Amino acid sequence: MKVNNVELVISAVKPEQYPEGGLPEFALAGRSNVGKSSFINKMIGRKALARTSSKPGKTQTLNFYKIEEQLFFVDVPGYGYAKVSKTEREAWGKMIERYITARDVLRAVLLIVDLRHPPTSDDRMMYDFLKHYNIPTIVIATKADKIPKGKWDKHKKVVKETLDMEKGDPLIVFSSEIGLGFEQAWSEIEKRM
Ligand SMILES: Nc1nc2c(ncn2[C@@H]2O[C@H](COP(=O)(O)OP(=O)(O)OP(=O)(O)O)[C@@H](O)[C@H]2O)c(=O)[nH]1
Ligand SMILES: [Mg+2]
Repeated sequence: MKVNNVELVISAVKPEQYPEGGLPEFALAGRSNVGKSSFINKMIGRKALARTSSKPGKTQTLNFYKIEEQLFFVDVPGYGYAKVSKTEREAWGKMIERYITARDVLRAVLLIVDLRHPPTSDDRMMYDFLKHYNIPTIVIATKADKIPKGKWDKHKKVVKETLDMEKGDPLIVFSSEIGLGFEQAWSEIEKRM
């Protein structure tokens, strides 16, 4: 998809604030600092529309980006950041669970993991949670620019096996830095719109 028109419609914390209109939604999930907001920026061809940071915990709300009046990307706060209080973690859990389990226009979750390392126990928990609720999941293994190309297949296999991925769920090697995997990711999204 060629993207010219993007708008941050709302930063929501509860269902009453989610946008109306019935457009299909694709939500980002993944560890804090893994590259969710950078993924959105790469996909829409903007350097800094979704705010990114080298410090974890940048995204704190559900941010609904409307793309070409056709779909939404929903940027979601990351998990697994140690310096978060129990109260904050519980609030996060409730917000995510409410969105993922009850949002009928949610077409797929893009689970972003780091290609360099095996998925963490939090990543596994998130994947299992999505499968439990039958949410189609596209796994994006990002930061591929940080390891040599010759190692991508081996690392891909580790991601697939560690998450124990279901057959129908695609796994895409990605890099926001060099734009790798961009077309494949759009194709998987467009298939599910
Ligand atoms: N080399 C490289 N760096 C990346 C890539 N994607 C993201 N980064 C860097 O990783 C850091 C975190 O990126 P964000 O996109 O803010 O991560 P996030 O998952 O949105 O983080 P939270 O909002 O805190 O959950 C930034 O310093 C990015 O520049 C990538 O593909 N390659
Ligand atoms: Mg972010």
